[in-house]
Amino acid sequence: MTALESVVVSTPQAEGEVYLQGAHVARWTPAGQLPVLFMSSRSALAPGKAIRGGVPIVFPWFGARSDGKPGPAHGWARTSLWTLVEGSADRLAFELTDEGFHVRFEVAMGATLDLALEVRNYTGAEARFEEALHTYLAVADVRQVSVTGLAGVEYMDKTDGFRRTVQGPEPLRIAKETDSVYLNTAATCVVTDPGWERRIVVEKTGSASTVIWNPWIEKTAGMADMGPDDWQGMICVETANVAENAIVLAPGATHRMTAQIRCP
Ligand code: TA6
Repeated sequence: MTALESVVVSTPQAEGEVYLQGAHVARWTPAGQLPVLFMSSRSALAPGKAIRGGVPIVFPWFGARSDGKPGPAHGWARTSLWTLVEGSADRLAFELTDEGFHVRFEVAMGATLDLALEVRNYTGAEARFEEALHTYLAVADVRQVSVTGLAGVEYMDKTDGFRRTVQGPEPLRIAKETDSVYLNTAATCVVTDPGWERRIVVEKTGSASTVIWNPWIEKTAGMADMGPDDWQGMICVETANVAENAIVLAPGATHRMTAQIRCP
């Protein structure tokens, strides 16, 4: 099987790895910490196959394509081969051009993980796109985890026909399949993981949506690229612009979305 090419980062501040396919951050472990990103032991690592874990780049649509043309779930960016255009010990930049979009992804791996997704519209007309940094965070036991930052925010519940409701005042807990698209929020989310005695902060700019996902037991059992108990060790906190928060870019315009992940 053809292996995927990757760039390995190893500095006194952090260890990590980014695949050229999808400019996919697969690993990030700051010095003195446990790995911060979840990666399924059963993930495909083959050309054209989505990688289950790390930080998949979702672009230019979220979920199924909706313009009547063919295309993979969550867009073509995560399974395309990107070009490494800048590389130093801890700072990398990747670029990809397709369907009139020029996309640049910057990664800085240190005590924090700093990500930036920059899109320029070369279609010659106004262009609409969705995007997400579909970040899989590693936790000891998702059943013990709580997430703050989303109190009072409206979300679509994809486990209940996209029903819209508002997040209550209490920290968010995961006790069943959870697939929630929070809208019109610029908030920083904090994941508290008592099992590993740490907090993971996800701070963002240029993003109006946050997605929280855990497939739980039954959905995981149906996923060939997840171990049966993998759902316990992960929670996705996704930095995004989806649905009514999709971006509409004028010809030649650029949009930049960033996320910083850190363990304070
Ligand atoms: O972001 C949550 C979600 O949209 C879920 O509905 C689920 O489909 C997940 O992404 C994983 O999608 P994937 O295409 O990577 O299997």
